[in-house]
Amino acid sequence: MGRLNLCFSSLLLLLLLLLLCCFHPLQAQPNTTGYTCLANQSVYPCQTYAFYRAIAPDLLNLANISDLFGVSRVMIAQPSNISSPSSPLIPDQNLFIPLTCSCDSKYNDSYANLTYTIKSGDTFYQVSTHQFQNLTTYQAVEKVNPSLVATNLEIGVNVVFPIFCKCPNTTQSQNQVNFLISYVFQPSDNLSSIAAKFGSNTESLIDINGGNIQPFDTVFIPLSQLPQLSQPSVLVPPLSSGRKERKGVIIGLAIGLGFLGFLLILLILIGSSVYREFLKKQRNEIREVNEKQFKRGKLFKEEELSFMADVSDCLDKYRVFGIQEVREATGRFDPSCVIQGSVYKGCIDGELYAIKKMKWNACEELKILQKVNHGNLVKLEGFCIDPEDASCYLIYEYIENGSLHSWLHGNSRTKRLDWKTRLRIAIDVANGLQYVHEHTRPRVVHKDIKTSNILLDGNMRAKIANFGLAKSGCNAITMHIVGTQGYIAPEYLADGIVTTKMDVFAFGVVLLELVSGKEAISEDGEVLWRNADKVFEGREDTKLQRLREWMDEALVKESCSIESVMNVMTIATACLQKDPSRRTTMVDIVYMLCKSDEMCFDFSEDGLSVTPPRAR
Ligand SMILES: *[C@@H]1O[C@H](CO)[C@@H](O)[C@H](O)[C@H]1NC(C)=O
Ligand SMILES: *[C@@H]1O[C@H](CO)[C@@H](O)[C@H](O)[C@H]1NC(C)=O
Ligand SMILES: *[C@@H]1O[C@H](CO)[C@@H](O)[C@H](O)[C@H]1NC(C)=O
Ligand SMILES: *[C@@H]1O[C@H](CO)[C@@H](O)[C@H](O)[C@H]1NC(C)=O
Ligand SMILES: *[C@@H]1O[C@H](CO)[C@@H](O)[C@H](O)[C@H]1NC(C)=O
Ligand SMILES: *[C@@H]1O[C@H](CO)[C@@H](O)[C@H](O)[C@H]1NC(C)=O
Ligand SMILES: *[C@@H]1O[C@H](CO)[C@@H](O)[C@H](O)[C@H]1NC(C)=O
Ligand SMILES: *[C@@H]1O[C@H](CO)[C@@H](O)[C@H](O)[C@H]1NC(C)=O
Ligand SMILES: CC(=O)N[C@H]1CO[C@H](CO)[C@@H](O)[C@@H]1O
Repeated sequence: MGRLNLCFSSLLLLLLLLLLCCFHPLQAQPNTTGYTCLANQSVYPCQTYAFYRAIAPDLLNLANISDLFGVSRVMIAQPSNISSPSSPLIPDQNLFIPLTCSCDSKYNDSYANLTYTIKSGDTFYQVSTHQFQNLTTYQAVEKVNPSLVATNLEIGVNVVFPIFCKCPNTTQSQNQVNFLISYVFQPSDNLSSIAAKFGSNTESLIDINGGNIQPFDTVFIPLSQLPQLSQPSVLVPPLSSGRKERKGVIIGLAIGLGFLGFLLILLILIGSSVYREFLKKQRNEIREVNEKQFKRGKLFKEEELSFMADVSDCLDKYRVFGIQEVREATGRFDPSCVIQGSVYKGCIDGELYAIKKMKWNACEELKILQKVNHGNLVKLEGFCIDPEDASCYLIYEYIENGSLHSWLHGNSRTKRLDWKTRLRIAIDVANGLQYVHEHTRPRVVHKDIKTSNILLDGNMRAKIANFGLAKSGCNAITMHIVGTQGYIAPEYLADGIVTTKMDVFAFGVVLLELVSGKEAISEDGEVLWRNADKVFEGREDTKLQRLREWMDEALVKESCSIESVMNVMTIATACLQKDPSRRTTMVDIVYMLCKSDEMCFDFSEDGLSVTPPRAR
């Protein structure tokens, strides 16, 4: 009986196997549910590419394909050697699609996480074999979406499609393999034809993929750089007439190359090493490049993906500087040209600029600066890319009188700021901040308001600089506390809550510095805002006396209106409320400060003092 049973079940199993083989002879491969990332997970995630062919009828333009893969059109056009992202594609046109490859720790599978919204008529099989062209399999889709029933998909439900990918392991990286391109093996392919097509070799393909490759399996092609795809020629659309002519080194370039270069600069900002490598190749044709090793790519952040879309329209308004211009302007970044930290002073075409060196983290600042435009914010004039050094430079208007910090606390105390100037600086900063808080959508929080980020121009009008830490979007919570000691609001320090109220708090500290002439945090680590309370504690009738003792000696000597100073102290106290909900807003601060300006001076003497700053 038992033997019969066993025999029967063996037969059944055999039948089942046969059935499976006949139904999906090509899917019965061992790797259908994914590729393992067990060996060394520390190389994940990485930036890689999938090779894709445009297909009729629905995937014959970059817009549809970029929607499918959740990237921008330029991010596909660039690595695919397509000069115009808006031009239509031809069937079977070859594309490289950027992917972020991660290791799913639940299944130890490596894939790029793509979300697809089910439309009418879609099945896992249909979407994996048609839209995603067998870069994944329905078995893998079922595996990573355990909560969904394949036979009962509702329209509009989001499904994760795991696009097969791999990151080079440490040995491969050492051997200059920077990408393992995901490629779907076609019936007409053989390993040597693939190796020839991508400039790889058959041995390394076999090493990575094994010898037994079936049609529509994903194979991984080891490459040190992306090959340039040859594309059918298309007409490049005319450049927008508003674009400024570039000077210097760039001037000699043909317009076509210039346009390509412009796209390249966009892409380079993303910080992907491919683009870096690609640009390097392009630049090779123009000028000599020293062969430096470039570092492996970093993960695309979601923010940076959307950055592409946001910024590509607006970058026209910035001037693109050549690295040679910037080098000459700063005496090859001579220490004598340093203004502060990594900010250099440089003269280009007779104009002075402040040039800030950044490692590929300029995106957020650029994204914010292109949204803001106000006379009390330092203006961004342009930017520059240095592909050899993996850096990027933001180039700002030069503000001649330096930072408020150096005026208040600098060594050369020859020139003192009088009360009137200090008050006007406070109003300028308040106006700039009010603009940033009220007129940007989503709201921008500067996050690092301090006297060294407030610059003074030739007329001693103040401008807010350094949006390097700024954050758009309100009520965000961050784990990573940034900012400057002595200015950080208590709720941000405690819970990482980012709101405009943290700028209000820091502004309160700036007001205290303007009144007292003391630093936000003293050399002994004494925090100024804690010590300001002593002015208000104690008897009411001696309050002005206590203020006189606390405030900057220079102001006492100047014998300016003590009421005006007391008024500013009161505003500062309103800014420094520990509970952010009780803290005042920049709108009210601007109003209150203007009132104290009136208290100090009359209009006839100085009409400017209550005029709002020029908006550009
Ligand atoms: C994994 O990779 C890291 C560096 O990427 C290396 O330090 C480590 O030794 C590797 N581990 C194994 C088991 O190969
Ligand atoms: C693809 O783009 C065309 C327009 O070119 C549009 O009509 C069509 O609906 C798109 N298809 C998909 C699947 O988005
Ligand atoms: C893919 O995304 C889903 C949901 O967003 C998440 O649960 C899963 O861990 C992600 N997988 C990887 C490998 O990032
Ligand atoms: C994944 O790998 C970890 C160790 O790296 C192991 O503990 C775990 O059991 C593996 N999970 C699966 C599903 O194989
Ligand atoms: C994907 O593979 C299936 C067979 O598994 C094949 O019929 C189909 O044509 C392939 N799709 C593409 C776009 O190559
Ligand atoms: C591979 O394919 C090419 C044409 O695509 C052919 O010329 C070559 O002989 C093939 N090589 C092998 C080993 O089959
Ligand atoms: C990296 O991958 C190659 C090819 O699959 C393999 O031969 C090698 O042992 C791997 N190295 C490490 C450190 O895992
Ligand atoms: C890249 O595209 C340009 C035209 O857009 C073409 O002239 C060039 O030949 C292409 N590169 C390769 C390697 O085909
Ligand atoms: C590329 C890849 O992961 N290939 C694997 C497919 O499955 C076989 C057998 O499990 C492995 O040996 C291959 O490495």
